[in-house]
Amino acid sequence: MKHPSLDLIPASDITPKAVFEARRDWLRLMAGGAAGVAMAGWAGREAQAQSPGKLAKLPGARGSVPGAMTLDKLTSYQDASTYNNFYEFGTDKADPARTAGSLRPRPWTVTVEGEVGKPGVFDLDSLLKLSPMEERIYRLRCVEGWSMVIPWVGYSLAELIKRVEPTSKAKFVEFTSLADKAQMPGLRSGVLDWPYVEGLRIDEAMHPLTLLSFGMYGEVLPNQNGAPLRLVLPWKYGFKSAKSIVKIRFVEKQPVSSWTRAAAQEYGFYSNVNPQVDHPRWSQASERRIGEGGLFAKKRPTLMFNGYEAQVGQLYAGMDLKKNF
Ligand SMILES: Nc1nc2c(c(=O)[nH]1)N[C@H]1C(S)=C(S)[C@@H](COP(=O)(O)O)O[C@H]1N2
Ligand SMILES: [Mo]
Repeated sequence: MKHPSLDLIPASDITPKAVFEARRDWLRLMAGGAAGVAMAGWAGREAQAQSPGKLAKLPGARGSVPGAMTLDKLTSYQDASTYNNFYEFGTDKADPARTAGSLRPRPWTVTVEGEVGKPGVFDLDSLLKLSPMEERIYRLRCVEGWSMVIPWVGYSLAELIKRVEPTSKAKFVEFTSLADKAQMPGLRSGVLDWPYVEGLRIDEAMHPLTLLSFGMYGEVLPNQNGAPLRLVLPWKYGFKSAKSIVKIRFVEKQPVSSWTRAAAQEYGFYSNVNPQVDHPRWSQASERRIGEGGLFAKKRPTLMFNGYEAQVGQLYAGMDLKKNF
C-alpha cells in the first residue's frame, strides 16, 4: 500500500510540515480504528468532491494552509445542502433548503467600516477577484451536537483584512448578515434579534484557517448555506460562521453576538469547540456526523478545537477556557 500522504498531497505541496500533518491525521484515523472507513473515503473522495452540477462552477486550488485538508470522509452535497441552520429562513433544519429560494445573492455588496484605513463598499465581483480561490475541506461542528465535512471554496479572510488596513484600535471584528424581510421569511419570528451578528478577536479573524467562503463542492454557495459569502471557522461552533454577510466592522470593544444576546450563559463570545466544557443543557463530549445515520453509526468523540488544536491552540494560550467559553 502506498503511503496515503503521497496520494493526497501533490508533490509541489510537499513541505515537511504538510507531510507531518498528513501523517498525523493518518495516525489519528488508524488509532481510532477508522482505517477501513478512511480508505473507503479516499476511494470515493474525488468523485464526491466533484461539483453536483446545480449552480455556477467555482473551482479552487487545493487548500495550502496547515490544517486545510482534513482526511475525513466528505458529507454528501445532498446532506450539506438540506440539513441547515439559517434561522432567517426558519428554525427547522429542512426550512432553509425549502425557503431560501427567495434570497437574491446578486447583486451584493459588503460594507467594510470602523477602525480601518481603507473603509469602503465592495461588490461581490471585486471580492471574488480579491484573492485566488482555494478548496479547503473543513469539519464544521454545530453546537447542537452534529458535524459535517464540507469542501468549501474561498480564501483566508486575512486577505481582505490586509487590504483594508486595520488601525491599531481594531481589536475585534463584527460581522453582520443580511436582514431583509422581503427575502427572508424567518425574520418574522423573534427567535433572535435581527440582523444576525457575530464577532471575532482580530487575531482569530486574521488566522489563515478563517475562511471567507463563496462556494462549496466546486460551485457557488447554495442560498441555504449562506450565499453569496459567509465565514467558515472550523475550530468554533457553527454559529460563529455567519452567513450571507453584508457588513464587516472593525471595532475596539468586543462585539455582542446574536446568540450571546439571546442566551449569554449558553453561548459565549469564543465558542471554541471544547469537549471538556459542556453546554449548560447538554454534553459537548461527542457528536453525530451527518450521513453516518446507519444502524451501527456511533457517536464520535469531539476533539479539542474540533481537531484544529495544533493550528489554533496558541491563540488561547494562558486563557481559562471554562470562563472564556
Ligand atoms: N446569518 C446566519 N448565519 C448562520 C446561522 C444563522 O442562523 N444565520 N446559523 C449558524 C449555525 S448555528 C450553523 S451550525 C451554521 C450552519 O452552516 P451550514 O448550514 O452551511 O452547515 O451556520 C451558522 N451561520
Ligand atoms: Mo449551529
